[in-house]
Amino acid sequence: MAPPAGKRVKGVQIFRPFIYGTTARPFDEKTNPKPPGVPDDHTHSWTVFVKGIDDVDITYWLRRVQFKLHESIPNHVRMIDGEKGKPFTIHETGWGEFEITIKLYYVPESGEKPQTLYHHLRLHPFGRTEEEKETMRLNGEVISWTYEEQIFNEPYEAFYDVLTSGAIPVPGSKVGGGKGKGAAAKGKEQEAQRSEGGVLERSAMIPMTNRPGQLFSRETEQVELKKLQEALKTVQEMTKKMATELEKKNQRMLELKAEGAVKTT
Ligand code: SLL
Repeated sequence: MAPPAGKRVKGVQIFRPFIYGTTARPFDEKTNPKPPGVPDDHTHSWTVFVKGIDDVDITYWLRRVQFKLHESIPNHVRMIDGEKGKPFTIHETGWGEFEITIKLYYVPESGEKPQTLYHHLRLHPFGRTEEEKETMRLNGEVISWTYEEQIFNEPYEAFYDVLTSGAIPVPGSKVGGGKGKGAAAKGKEQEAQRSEGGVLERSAMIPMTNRPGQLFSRETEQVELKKLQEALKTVQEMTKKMATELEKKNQRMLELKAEGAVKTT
């Protein structure tokens, strides 16, 4: 594909947050009954997706997504074209976990080559601790999602315009041309429901807090940071303890050497 006409905007880097991953649910007569026609050996239904954070539209920079599934699945290479405001998704059923290849195709104005991501489909509860696994088991859903940031380095001018043509409120979430306090307040209310912290479309914003179905926010970031700080503290304490032990052992070695020297002379 020929690069778009025009120059690149020098020294500019623009990023857009997005999420990709899978959600799997075991078949269960009550909570997730197996639809007719699904083979006997299939144990789970699952979804793989690429979408905007807080479900904002990303089709203004991402044009289509190719999902390459396991060869055992009929028609295992699927191309999904972007539909404004909707996630790129595939729903499937199966019995096994495997690596999914996700290829991102950008809008033509970007002049960007496609880029590949890899995601491991998880069907079975997992986690860093037994507790995390158990929580997943109880939720009846195996969620394996990744937060990612797409970086556009020195975008072409036309694409830069697309990316920065004004962060706009999520359609339907705010008063469009409504007048008066009442309407404005109502708009604000709706916006709050849609996204805590009011994430705008076509922005690089991240929600302030989590809410059901939205796992990535400044709040998540803070929790992760706290975990990292705690881990760092533990490592520092361990290092200190080791250093003290080493010092003791060195002392002991010197004593033994001195004793040996006394004995041999
Ligand atoms: C495993 N290495 O052994 C993996 C392979 C393949 C998963 C997993 C088939 C679905 C269908 C399916 O689930 N394949 O027949 O449509 O775990």
